[in-house]
Amino acid sequence: MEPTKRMTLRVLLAAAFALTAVTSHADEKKITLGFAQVGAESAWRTANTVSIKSAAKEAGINLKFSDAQQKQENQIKAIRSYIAQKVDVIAFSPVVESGWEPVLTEAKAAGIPVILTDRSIDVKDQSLYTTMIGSDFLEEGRRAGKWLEDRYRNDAGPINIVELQGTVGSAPANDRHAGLMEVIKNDPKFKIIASQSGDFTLAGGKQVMEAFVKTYGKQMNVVYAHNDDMALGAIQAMEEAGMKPGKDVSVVSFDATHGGFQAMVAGKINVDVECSPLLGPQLMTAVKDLVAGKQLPKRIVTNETVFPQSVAAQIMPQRKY
Ligand code: GZL
Repeated sequence: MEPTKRMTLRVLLAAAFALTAVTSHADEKKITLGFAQVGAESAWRTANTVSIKSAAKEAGINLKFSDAQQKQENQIKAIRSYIAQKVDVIAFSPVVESGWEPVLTEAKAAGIPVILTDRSIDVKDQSLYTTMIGSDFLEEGRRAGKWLEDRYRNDAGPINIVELQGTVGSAPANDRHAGLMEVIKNDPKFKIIASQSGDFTLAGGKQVMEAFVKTYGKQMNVVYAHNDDMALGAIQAMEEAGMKPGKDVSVVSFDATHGGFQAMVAGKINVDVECSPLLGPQLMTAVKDLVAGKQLPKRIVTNETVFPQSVAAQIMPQRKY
């Protein structure tokens, strides 16, 4: 075959290949994910939202995002709107464990799979969601309990604990309490003398601690705060009352956010149990696998650890949130 004809054939073949590639790429429909976020109540939640939005962008997934201001009815409304918009996948962090059957049954009837992130739900019909990606809060509570056992192993007690609980009815609040109880229930020197919800906010933690300081004062040995924001609010209240948090009273917290690390470096939080908000990449991988028809495990647990005050200064520079 003459060289010019050979060249023409090569050019035609290359053009045909390029066209096929473009068509098949264009055919790959962009996935649309509807995400119903709890709110913006804490530094942990802010970091979680940043992780989800940046991971969606990175993955080329079209993200519809809503903030429920910590109200279940707003999350339900958002999920209903995603059903109406016929998104490919719905994901959300359930503000509380109960009350999800009706709206998740509607999603199932519409053929839209649901992924839980961060917090779990209490439903009989496990087919109402595909998988749950997030921390094991019960284990987090156990880790905090074991730290307390070790910290007070040579102390006869009583060791009086005041507890700042997270949002009433939420999985982290229920399980961080239950995990602690699993450890201390066999050791009578530990007593929870007061327990009240600060709703995972700094203001809530401060308000509850102001009341605890008035009622219990120097009787308090330990503050058990279900997240850093409430621990930081409690620290403000204790300092305003002339107390030295981290010294007169041990402060145990959860999340291991930057604010928590700063308080540990300042000697005001004694231990911070990590709870990673960086769930975005795992969520987007799960969404793509789901749309591609792959089987997902029912539970994807995030790996986490515990940071005692002694390592805070050295580790803080490496932290991502
Ligand atoms: C835990 C998450 C909790 C954090 C709080 O995974 O649901 O909610 O511990 C946040 O900081 O408000």
